[in-house]
Amino acid sequence: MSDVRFINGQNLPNIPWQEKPEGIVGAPIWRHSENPIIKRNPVKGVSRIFNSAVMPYEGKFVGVFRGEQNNGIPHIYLGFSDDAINWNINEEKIPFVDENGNPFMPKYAYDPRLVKVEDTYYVMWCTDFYGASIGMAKTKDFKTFVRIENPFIPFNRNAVLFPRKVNGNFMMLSRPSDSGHTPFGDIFLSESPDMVYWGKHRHVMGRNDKWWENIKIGGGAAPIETSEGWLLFYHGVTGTCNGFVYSIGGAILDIDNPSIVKYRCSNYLITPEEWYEERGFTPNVCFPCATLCDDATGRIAIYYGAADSYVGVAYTKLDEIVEYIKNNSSLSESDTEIGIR
Ligand code: BMA
Repeated sequence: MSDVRFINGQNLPNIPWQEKPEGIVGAPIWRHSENPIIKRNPVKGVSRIFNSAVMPYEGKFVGVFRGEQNNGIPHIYLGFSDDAINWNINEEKIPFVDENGNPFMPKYAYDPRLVKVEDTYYVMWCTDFYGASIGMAKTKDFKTFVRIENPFIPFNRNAVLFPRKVNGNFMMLSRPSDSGHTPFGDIFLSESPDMVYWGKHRHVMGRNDKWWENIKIGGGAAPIETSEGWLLFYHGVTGTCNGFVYSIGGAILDIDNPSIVKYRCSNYLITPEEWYEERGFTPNVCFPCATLCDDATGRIAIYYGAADSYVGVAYTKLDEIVEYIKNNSSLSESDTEIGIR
């Protein structure tokens, strides 16, 4: 087994966990036995919660949740949990404000990610900016959420911030898209000295010839810093005669130059197989948005949206998943290059 370890990791003794069951074939990832952890109509006025992100907070857990309101418009809701499995989700949407404290609500908000950099928590989501693009807000107390400048022009989705600056700059993955269901898409990297101006755009990795990710890919959970590089769980999409299928993939990015892919698993890690992944508002979707990690044990809990209807959790161990990704890695030229043309 590899001796990979987390870098800048934290001990999380209360990470949700179940031991690996017998009979796992393929990637060493196994689903929480009581999935889905969030079911239909979970909150007054909200029919479905999925594609949501969680973090440790003050010895417990906090999360930002994509809630589809009964009128069909998605917004972000805040939730708290003692065990990261049973969630109390606010009935009110997160009340975003501008820098003067005045209400500044997005028209809609979906697929939130939550990342802490230094002493600040950042939420990023898909917002209406005269078309689908990325919205961002910051908080230190999960009470006041101040919106900051939209980092990119439309159209864009799946923005994921790195949990620390790299070479002195904030780093963010994103997936340029169209305003609809986007029949293409690669992951790009952008950097910023101040969270206002973003540039030095680089191509990280593209859709490829593997059937499960041959239409589009997008960043998933915030990259995890390890001794092998940045461990990225992302989504890869294929097309069928009945629509898209979203699977979870794994890659490892260079620690100092994250636009360089060091390893990329040619097999999916999770593909829709369970009823809550195959059946729902949008069938056949596994959409990772966050992880929890425990430094002491190497445990990782992956949070993913299932069928645009539910939240699922899956478990893996750092050494096992890194070994699997490395052993099954295949890289294209556009993966290994710095990504500027
Ligand atoms: C994407 C986003 C995600 C969704 C996925 C599958 O374009 O809208 O929120 O999970 O499609 O429907």
